[in-house]
Amino acid sequence: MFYNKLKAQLQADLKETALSVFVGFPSTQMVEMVAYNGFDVVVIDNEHGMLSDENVEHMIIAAENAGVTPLVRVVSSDPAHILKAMDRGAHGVHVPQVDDKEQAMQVVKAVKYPPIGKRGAAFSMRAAKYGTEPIAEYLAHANTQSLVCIHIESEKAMENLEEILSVEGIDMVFIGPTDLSVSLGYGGSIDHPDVLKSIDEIYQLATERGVKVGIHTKSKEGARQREEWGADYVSLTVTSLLNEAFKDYITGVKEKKIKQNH
Ligand code: 3PY
Ligand code: MG
Repeated sequence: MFYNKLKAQLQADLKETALSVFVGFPSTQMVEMVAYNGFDVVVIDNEHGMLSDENVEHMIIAAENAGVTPLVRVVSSDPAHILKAMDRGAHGVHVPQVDDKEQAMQVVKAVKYPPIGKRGAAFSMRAAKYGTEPIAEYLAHANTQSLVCIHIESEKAMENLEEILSVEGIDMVFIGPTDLSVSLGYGGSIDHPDVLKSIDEIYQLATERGVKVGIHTKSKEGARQREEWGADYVSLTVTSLLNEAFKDYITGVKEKKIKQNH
């Protein structure tokens, strides 16, 4: 049965920020590269990404093999989407656009088996090792190891923040700065003072209530800043990393050529 390294890291309160990468295209190789380069988590992005259920399962297998925690960003908080990811063997889910307490409770219930939740049981799935595990042990283990991460990324979620944070079973709230800025009317300006004020509010309230906080960034500098803010978990999208590396390479090579020609 799986051991959720991220969950253990968060619970141990190591004061060390866990680092993750979102991958939204089907590539087991990219998942392995994320792991071998030392990230803690790979987020298999099925909200915006172009992944089939089969791709998701293969990427989870690659992640487990390479020793990085596989989380799946599901399409929505619909329990059917969450169940698909958990049955594939995801160690937990990133659930976008959670706007109120009822939705947050629905997410926890979808991730957890009874008596905590209402996750549908089928032991023939990969998560339960195709029915080869003792059922009672599997159920208990899945409930303790699975991780619930909900996105706070809308004006409505900000209005309902206290209530959302009161929901039992949420391991981490994740700030989606892009959606938050769009929802607040600042169209992607993630550093707008009003967006930063909301981000600060999420940190304050979540920390007071003992809920871990994750946040997305676009760069190394952004990640460092968010670490300084006290983030428990910082993510970025693999395309941000690749674009940065490509740009750096191209400009580096061209600069050298210009210098040599002088
Ligand atoms: C956002 O910034 O909205 C996110 O969901 C980050 O992936
Ligand atoms: Mg988002």
